[in-house]
Amino acid sequence: VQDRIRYTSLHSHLMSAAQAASLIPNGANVGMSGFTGASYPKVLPQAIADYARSEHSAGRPYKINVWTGASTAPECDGVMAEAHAVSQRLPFNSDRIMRQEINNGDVNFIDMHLSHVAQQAEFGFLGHMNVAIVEVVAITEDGMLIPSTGIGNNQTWLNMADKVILEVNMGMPIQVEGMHDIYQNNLLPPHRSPININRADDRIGTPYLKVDLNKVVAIVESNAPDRDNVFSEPDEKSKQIAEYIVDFLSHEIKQGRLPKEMLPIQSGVGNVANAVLAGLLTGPFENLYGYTEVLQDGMLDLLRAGKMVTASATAISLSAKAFKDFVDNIDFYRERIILRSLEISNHPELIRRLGIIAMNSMIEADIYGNINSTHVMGTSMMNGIGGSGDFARNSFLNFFVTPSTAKDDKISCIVPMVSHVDHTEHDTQIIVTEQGLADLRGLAPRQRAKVVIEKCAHPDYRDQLQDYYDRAVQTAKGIHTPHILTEALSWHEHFLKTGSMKM
Ligand code: 0RQ
Repeated sequence: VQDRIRYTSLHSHLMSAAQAASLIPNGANVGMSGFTGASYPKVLPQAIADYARSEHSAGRPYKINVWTGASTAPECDGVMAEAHAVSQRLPFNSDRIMRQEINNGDVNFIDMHLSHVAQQAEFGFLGHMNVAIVEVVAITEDGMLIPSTGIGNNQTWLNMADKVILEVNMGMPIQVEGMHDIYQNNLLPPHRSPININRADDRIGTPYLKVDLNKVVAIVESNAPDRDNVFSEPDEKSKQIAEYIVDFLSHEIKQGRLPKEMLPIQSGVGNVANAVLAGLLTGPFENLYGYTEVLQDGMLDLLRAGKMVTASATAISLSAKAFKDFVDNIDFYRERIILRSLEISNHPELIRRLGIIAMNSMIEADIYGNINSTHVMGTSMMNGIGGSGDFARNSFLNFFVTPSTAKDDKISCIVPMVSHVDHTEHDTQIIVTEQGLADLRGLAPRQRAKVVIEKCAHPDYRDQLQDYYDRAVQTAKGIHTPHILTEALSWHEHFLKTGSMKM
């Protein structure tokens, strides 16, 4: 590990994960690296979990607040949640055990738009940051940090924290050096100026994270890969959704509403999102650009096939198989991938300027176009809003996609009223299920309901939705957005009581 710590006076800070964990006091606000299963600390979380257990068994309280870029992995969120070592968690989580702790009330989870996190932390809205724990690949002769497979909020955490713990991951290829673009526009309002990115592949920063070396209190060696982000082969429904989107984009180009060279693409997380990227692989578009937050297997495929010129993201979140390809061909990918800070990858100013085409999965949509991305049956947190809101509201075009039903057709993903709203009807443009595509642009609520029911609802639920809508039009006092308030959430209630939304 000494070879990777080229700033030699830091060698004296090398210690075990257990020693480093004991430097983190109960109640600390801890900023960690980690973004959608990439670049999270690999050994400190287990050491924190062990330390919490030993404190708990000695009758002492021990819990920390964990702020990251986005989701981590079982060996990070999972082990800390299992040890009841976390009091507050933000801004995104997809770990099963952490999700349980959030939903049973043990962990206070703050579900934030990802682009808001760094700036709200800097504004002081979230409190003081005591410790930052950041995975790096190496430390240069000048004391600069070579980032790992993701950036997220790392630069902000390094700037804000009183103490810094670095994990040097020997398992990550040193050749990622040069792939990153870290831009520090840390002026607070009213001193901000425009961010000078005019094309998806513009570079405006340096390849290194910076830290005040006096704050580094520990360096810990790790040697472990990122989470294996396994994807299932696209199923028929996902393929159908992808086909509708590709046809729609071609149609928009023909109509002259979308430039023929296309616009940069953002793609959300999950199997459906990955399937849509697979659809683009065989679609008619060439010379695509990615401007997204997470680079998944599907985007790597597009780069390798030469369909995509460059991809900008804040993290690469791959399956183990795709990661091997990434490492084997790292010189090829270094020229084509740009990893930026989360506040830049998801910046509203840039998303609007570049004219991003945003594609995100959802849990459910209602007949008027409100979208629930986060809450199962209105009360249980799934993962969080992530960057879907950053992109959807500021994009050129946005798609929200889902199979029309979930849980063996017992749940309709098109409902009279969503049980939680993440994206309002004002943001939503296009809803796609395997049944069809509803283009809601330029439509008023009653017009939207017609299109959503006709195009997106599963046949098992179409009549039930139409019946609700018809009675709402007949009985509501105002019919701008017709609803029967006592019935609007009855589908969810019916599912909770009977195990099905079918009345
Ligand atoms: O449950 O896991 O028990 O099988 O939800 O559903 O269809 O596999 O979809 O993997 O694409 O995830 C919205 C969660 C979709 C994700 C969400 C159940 C379903 C299944 C997963 P099982 P699918 P995906 C940028 C963008 C928010 C953040 C975001 C997400 C499980 O895409 O977290 O967009 N998005 N970020 O059975 C009850 C319904 C349901 C349902 C599906 N209506 N009711 N359960 N499920 N629909 C990236 C970042 O921000 C980092």
